[in-house]
Amino acid sequence: MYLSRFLSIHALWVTVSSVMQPYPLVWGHYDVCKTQIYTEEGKVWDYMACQPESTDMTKYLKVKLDPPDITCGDPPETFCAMGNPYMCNNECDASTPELAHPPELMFDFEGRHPSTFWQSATWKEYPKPLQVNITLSWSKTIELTDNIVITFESGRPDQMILEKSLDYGRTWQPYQYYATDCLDAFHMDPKSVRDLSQHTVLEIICTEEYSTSYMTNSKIIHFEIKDRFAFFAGPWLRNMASLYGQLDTTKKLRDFFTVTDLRIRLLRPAVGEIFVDELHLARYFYAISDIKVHGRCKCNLHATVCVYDNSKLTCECEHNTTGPDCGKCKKNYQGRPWSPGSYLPIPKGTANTCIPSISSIGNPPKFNRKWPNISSLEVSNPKQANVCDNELLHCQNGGTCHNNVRCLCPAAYTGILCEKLRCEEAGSCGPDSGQGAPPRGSPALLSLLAALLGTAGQLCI
Ligand SMILES: *[C@@H]1O[C@H](CO)[C@@H](O)[C@H](O)[C@H]1NC(C)=O
Ligand SMILES: *[C@@H]1O[C@H](CO)[C@@H](O)[C@H](O)[C@H]1NC(C)=O
Ligand SMILES: *[C@@H]1O[C@H](CO)[C@@H](O)[C@H](O)[C@H]1NC(C)=O
Ligand SMILES: [Ca+2]
Repeated sequence: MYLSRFLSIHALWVTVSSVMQPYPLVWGHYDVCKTQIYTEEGKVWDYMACQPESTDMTKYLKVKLDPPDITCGDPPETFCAMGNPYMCNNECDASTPELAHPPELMFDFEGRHPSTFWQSATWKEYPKPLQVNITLSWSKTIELTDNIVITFESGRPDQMILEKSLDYGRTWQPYQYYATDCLDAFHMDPKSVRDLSQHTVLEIICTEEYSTSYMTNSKIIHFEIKDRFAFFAGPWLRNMASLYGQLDTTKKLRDFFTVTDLRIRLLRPAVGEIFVDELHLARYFYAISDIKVHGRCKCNLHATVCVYDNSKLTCECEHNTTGPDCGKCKKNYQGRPWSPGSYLPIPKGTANTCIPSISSIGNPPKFNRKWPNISSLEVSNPKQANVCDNELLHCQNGGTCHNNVRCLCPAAYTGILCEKLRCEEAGSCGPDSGQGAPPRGSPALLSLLAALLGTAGQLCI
């Protein structure tokens, strides 16, 4: 309620501000798809690139664990205390709510003590590896906008891979490797994100920064989105223009921050010493109290709203686009090929709206589109340009654009854009015969049209 009121006031403010000044005060939010502006032609819609707000995406995901029975407590088992490995009488029991640690507890509200967490079974079957896949699925393309943060309740694993999918889980690519010893675990040299640069930002690295031995008190693992943004936008992300410019022109970079699914592959629990203590295998398990994923629906810069309905995220497409990611033009709006909006030129970007198909009456033929035979439409000049296109050239006073070549006007109006009252032409407008003041036409535009049509003599402006 408060939020929606705030949003409408905000939208209003943006509308007003974009009318009053050339640019919104704060550029680069891309939080409206269109605003009304006043031009010589009167009030018209100005379309711009737009995107949904970045938000907590964990509210919209589905989580799947592999193996499916890896969560502790079925059957009940005991494990050693986190702080004290020799106190091994803690209990996990899936059938008792206070002693259960189901996967949902990785995504519940945090900030209370003690924290709630998911926990795996212990490493009873050592030396068989204890491995768990945690797969997070959105069934929707999303763009990450902040670090992925995983908070462990146990020690941080000795080996782990974060993977991503861009095709709803059909194929997977590594995102980042994590290990206490990268060379030993993955035959990779250890690196930190800070070793990367603009040119190597897409490199997949193995980091030892978040391992058991490094800052032993820390329980947190990051996947550093912001550090990567900073290569383009500067350390405080002040120059987002530069980042957006790069995202716009480099598909690989854009795709790097785009996912439909994430997978956390836990490969070896925290051991902390060289040797596994085989007498106390109940010391070894995984426990995660929180996972943060911030991002936004990918709507190809054609929507500011992404709705969650029937447990599905969908962009509310504008600019006459459609599809879950606004990835194509609506039926009857295929006057030119679909393309994503662009962040450029900053700050408003380019909407790249879908425009009406040439024949918007009936189904336009998909291929080999035929242009209307001008003379068959009873218009004399075959070389004429568009008179109206619903985009820049609007028929006025309720007129409708017919095949881009003329406006069909309501009975009381006439003129190329229905801009004139019929009675005005006949010179008989009384004080009560008009239907509101006739809008001011644009002399420049009309004389341009007149010139194009070669009918200047018939227009009296
Ligand atoms: C985890 O997923 C990977 C593919 O991403 C697969 O190769 C591996 O077998 C899976 N591990 C488990 C324990 O399911
Ligand atoms: C999309 O089409 C509707 C009519 O179906 C029209 O009112 C609207 O202005 C169009 N928007 C754009 C961005 O072309
Ligand atoms: C357009 O239509 C007219 C008459 O209807 C016809 O004479 C002319 O050949 C047509 N032109 C084309 C290019 O089809
Ligand atoms: Ca929790």
